[in-house]
Amino acid sequence: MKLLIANKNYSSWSLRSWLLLRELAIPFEEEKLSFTDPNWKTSVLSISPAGRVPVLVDDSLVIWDTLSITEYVAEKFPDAGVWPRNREARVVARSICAEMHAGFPNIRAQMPMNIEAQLPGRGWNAEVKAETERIIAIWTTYRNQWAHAGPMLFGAFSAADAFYAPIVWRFITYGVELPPVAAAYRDTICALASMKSWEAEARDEHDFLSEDEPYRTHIGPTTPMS
Ligand SMILES: N[C@@H](CCC(=O)N[C@@H](CS)C(=O)NCC(=O)O)C(=O)O
Repeated sequence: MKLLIANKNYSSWSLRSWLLLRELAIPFEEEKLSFTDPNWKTSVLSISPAGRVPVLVDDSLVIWDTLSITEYVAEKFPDAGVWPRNREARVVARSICAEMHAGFPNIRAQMPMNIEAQLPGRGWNAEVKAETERIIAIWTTYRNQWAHAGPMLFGAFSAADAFYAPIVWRFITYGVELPPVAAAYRDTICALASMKSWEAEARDEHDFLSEDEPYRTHIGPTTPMS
């Protein structure tokens, strides 16, 4: 299988599918396109009609959209643990993935994933605060409930952890303070070898994408907030 992704610094949707495959030890090749390449859209469109990344290619099959990729992988590798084995956990994991997939528009707009940047305090407003509180509630509830089964949201790593991983980087970049259980979960995800490897490549890219940079004009430190 081949996973088409974009810049590791910016592409939060790419991170979901990439992390899912890496953490579940499902073999795949990756192909990275850069948003700064003027031909990137044409390249994606030559593979996927939606023209967005990530795209999973498995022989003649082309699977786009992270939810669809997740379900394809779950179907192809039924023992890999894409979804939690426990039925109750599975129901909730699917619900919170759908909630993340369709929701949190303010965090997405105000705090775009930008791993190599440090922008504490930027983007914070009442809507972002409300969405952050919902994420903290999700992380805290399921970590507390499934702590006996392992360090992830439902014990073992599942699609739910992959879907919330880009939020971990957003909280770090924008300096969002978290209560202890949520902070410990953020640190657990951040410490995964796969996340470290994604981060190292993100920091090496040095691409600058103005559409994804509401608070900077160049790579490097910003002026402090007034
Ligand atoms: N719902 C899609 C969203 C994918 C998406 O928006 N990807 C972004 C990259 S992180 C993209 O390709 N943006 C380029 C564009 O919209 O032209 C998914 O789950 O895969």
